[in-house]
Amino acid sequence: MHVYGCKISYYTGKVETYLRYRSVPYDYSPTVGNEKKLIAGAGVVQMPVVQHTDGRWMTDSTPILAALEAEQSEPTIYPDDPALRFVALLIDDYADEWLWRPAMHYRWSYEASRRYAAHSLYEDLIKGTRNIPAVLARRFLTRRQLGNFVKGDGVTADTWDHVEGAYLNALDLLQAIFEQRPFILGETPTIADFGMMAPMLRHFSQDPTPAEIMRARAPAVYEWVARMWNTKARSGDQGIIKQIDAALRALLVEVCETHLAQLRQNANAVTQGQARYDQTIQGCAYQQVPSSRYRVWCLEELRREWNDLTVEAQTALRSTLPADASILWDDTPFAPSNYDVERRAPFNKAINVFGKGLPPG
Ligand SMILES: N[C@@H](CCC(=O)N[C@@H](CS)C(=O)NCC(=O)O)C(=O)O
Repeated sequence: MHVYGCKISYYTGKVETYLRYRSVPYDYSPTVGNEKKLIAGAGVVQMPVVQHTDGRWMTDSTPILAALEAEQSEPTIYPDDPALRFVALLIDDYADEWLWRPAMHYRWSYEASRRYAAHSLYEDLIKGTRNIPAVLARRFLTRRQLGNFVKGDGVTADTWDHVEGAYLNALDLLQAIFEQRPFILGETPTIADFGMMAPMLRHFSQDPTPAEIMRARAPAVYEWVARMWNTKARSGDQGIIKQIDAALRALLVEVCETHLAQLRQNANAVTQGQARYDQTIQGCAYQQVPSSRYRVWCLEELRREWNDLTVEAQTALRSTLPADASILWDDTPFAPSNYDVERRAPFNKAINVFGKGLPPG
């Protein structure tokens, strides 16, 4: 496989963890300098884009893992139990789309982290490709990321503590799980673990500011990051838990209160044609965050998975999940994403999470 990304990218780290788990060899190139090829192949420039050994282009980490898993013989990273499979996919989506804001905040709002990130991005992506002085390039990168993905995503003095709470809650909830078992759903990793690696590997465990917090507050999470990086697929019983226990349920409450509340409000905003909207999560008011057609598709995918569940599994989950989960089953109408209607992802022509890669100005 050939992975286009960057060495500190959220979703590239997730896909790399999976390729290592399946012992799939891969080469790496930066996206910068390869934009034309990526747009022709995958429809977008985003990280990562992967070219399969058979020549096909793939993008979007969750469908990439699904497509590569389909090539494997059993066992897979998707639990056999339908309710646990659903829960694993839900945690993956939360990790992809909710923990993104705190990950960008910790990277770009704090001096130590942003110096490290700007240096790393410059060395990896820009050096030798653009004729601009390093100091200006690093300043440009910092301004781009802080402006678009932190301040432009609703992080202000008023929301700061809630944004950081999203990370701290994830740490505490995972710490409680890893005190009981090595992976989120048992003895082997599932899509929930690969999803969580996106924020936890390249951002929270590597960026100096959140990494120090992780080591002090959630050492079992720090250990899990290394375990994930070093775990190889094995055959035989996967040792997945039989049912949702208290520690997992606590994580699911957070997932529904944050990520599913966000998906509902985003879908409303897109339906009303709003490029930006006011978002309220757990009582915290975020002003004018960007809406995302891609995230409407995320909700459609979760609803599709939900509708595929047996009535028995749906009933069990409905009694476990908190009120915000009702967006999965309450038939609230919203405008369709009209994305990947042919269901070809990750081999389709993709869209970025926001606009053409950046949220609207
Ligand atoms: N849904 C995609 C998201 C990929 C993505 O948004 N990657 C980010 C950075 S890690 C990106 O490339 N953003 C565009 C930009 O910053 O220009 C996935 O799961 O792979």
